[in-house]
Amino acid sequence: MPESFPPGFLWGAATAAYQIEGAVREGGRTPSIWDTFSHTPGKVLGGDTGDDAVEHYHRRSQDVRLMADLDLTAYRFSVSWSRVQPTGRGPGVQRGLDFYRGLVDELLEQGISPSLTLYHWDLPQELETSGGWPERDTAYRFAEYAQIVAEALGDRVEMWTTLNEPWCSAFLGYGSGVHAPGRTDPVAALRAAHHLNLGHGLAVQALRAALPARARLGVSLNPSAVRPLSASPEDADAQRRIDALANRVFTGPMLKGAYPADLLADTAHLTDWSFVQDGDTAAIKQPLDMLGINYYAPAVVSAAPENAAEEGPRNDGHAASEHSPWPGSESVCFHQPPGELTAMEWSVDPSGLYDLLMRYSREVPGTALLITENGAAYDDKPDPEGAVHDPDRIRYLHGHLAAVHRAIEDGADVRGYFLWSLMDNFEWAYGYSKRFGAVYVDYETQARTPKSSARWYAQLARTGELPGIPAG
Ligand code: IFM
Repeated sequence: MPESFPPGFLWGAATAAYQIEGAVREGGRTPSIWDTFSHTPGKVLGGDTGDDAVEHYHRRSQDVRLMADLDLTAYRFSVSWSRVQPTGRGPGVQRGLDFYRGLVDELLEQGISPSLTLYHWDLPQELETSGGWPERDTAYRFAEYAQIVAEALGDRVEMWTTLNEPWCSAFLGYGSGVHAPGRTDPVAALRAAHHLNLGHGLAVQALRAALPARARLGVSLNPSAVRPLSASPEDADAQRRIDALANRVFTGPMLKGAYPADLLADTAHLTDWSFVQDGDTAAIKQPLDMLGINYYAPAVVSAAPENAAEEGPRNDGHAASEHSPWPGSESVCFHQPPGELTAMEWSVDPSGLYDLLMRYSREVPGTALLITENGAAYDDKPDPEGAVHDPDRIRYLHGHLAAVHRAIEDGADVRGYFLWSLMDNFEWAYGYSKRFGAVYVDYETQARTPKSSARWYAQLARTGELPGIPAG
C-alpha cells in the first residue's frame, strides 16, 4: 500500500528573501545585516553576496508559474524587513509592500496558499547599528514592523510565521559569528535569544490585533534532535545542556511561559539574566495555531574528553569558527554519526524528524505542526542534455517523508511539509557553493531547470501518495 497523506495536507516549498530576491538597492530597500556581512571580506565563501541572488525580485511571475507547474499547494517566503520598512523604523514603504502584494496575488491566482515569514535573519542594518537583537528596543521595532506587514497583507495571507530559526539569529549571529552580524559575544547571544523571544510575543499580539480571525500564527524553530554518544551520565548531561541551549531556550518561554531552570544555572557564570524584565515571559507565551519545525540532521554529543584541546574543530554542523555558539557549554563535543552525509556533511537520518514530531506532539498537544523546512544539499550538475538528476535528494526526501507519515500514523497532527528549497540559492556563509533547490539555477544565465526530485515531489503533491524511489 502506498503511504497516503491526509486530504488537505499542504505540499509546499520554502525560500527566504535575502537568499533569492537580489535587487538589494531597488525600490527604496536599505541594507540589512546580511548585506553588510556578505560584503565584509572573508565572511562568505568565495566573497559571494545576495546582491543579485537568483533575481527573484525580477523573475517573480516566472517563479510562481514554476511552482504551479510543480503542483505545489503552498509556498513559504519571507519578507525583507528593510524593503518594506527601510532602516527598521517609521512608516511602511508602498513599493516594498507592493512587491509582496503582487507575489501573494499571483500565488492565489494559481491556487497556491501563501505562508509568510516576517523575519528570516535580515535585520535592517540601522537597527544593528543601534545595538541589534541584544537590545530590547529591537523587539519593539519588530512588533511595529509586524503590524505594518499585517495591515498591508492581512486581507490575503492566512499563514503567518514570526521568526525563522531564532537559534541561528542569536547564536550564529552573536555567538560564533559565522552569520550576520558576525559578533562573538556569548552574553550578547543570550540577550539576543531573549529579545527574539520577546519580539515574537509582541509580534503575535500585534498580528492578532491587526489580522482577521481566520489568520493562523506560528513560529519556525530548528529544534535539535540531540542524542548522547553513550549511556554515560556525563553524555546525558551534555545532551541536556545542548537541548536547553538549542531548544528549550525558545520553547520554554514561547510554549510554557518560563526559561528552563537548568539553562539559567548553566549560564549563571556569564549572566544573571536581569535583561528578562517582569512580564516578559507572559508577553512571550502567546497562543499559537501552529509550530513550524525545520529539520535537517540530528546532533550527537558527548561530554568533553580529558584531552579536549586536541580534539580539533567542533563539528556541530555549522560553519567553522573559533568561537562557540553554545554559551556556557563550549566544552560539549559534537560527533559525526556514521553513515551517509549530504554536501553540507550533515548526516541523513529521518528518525530525528520523527522524534521531534512526536516530542512536540506530546509537549504542545492541540497545536498543529508544520514541517516548514526539510531538504538536502548535493553537488548537482546538468548532464549533456541539460537535465539535472538528483537521486540522492529523492532518497533523502523519501526517507524523511516516510518518517512524517509514520509520525502522523502515530498521532502527530502534522498539516503540511515545505521542502527547502524551491530553487538553488545563496546558502549564507557558504555562498552559492551549496545547492538545496528542487529546481536547478544556472547562476550565469539564471535559467531555472526542475531537477528530477522536483518532478518526483510534484507527483506527491498531485496525488498525496508517497511515490517510490525510481530505479537506477
Ligand atoms: O538555507 C537555510 C535556511 O535559510 C534556514 N534553514 C536551513 C537552510 C539550509 O542551511
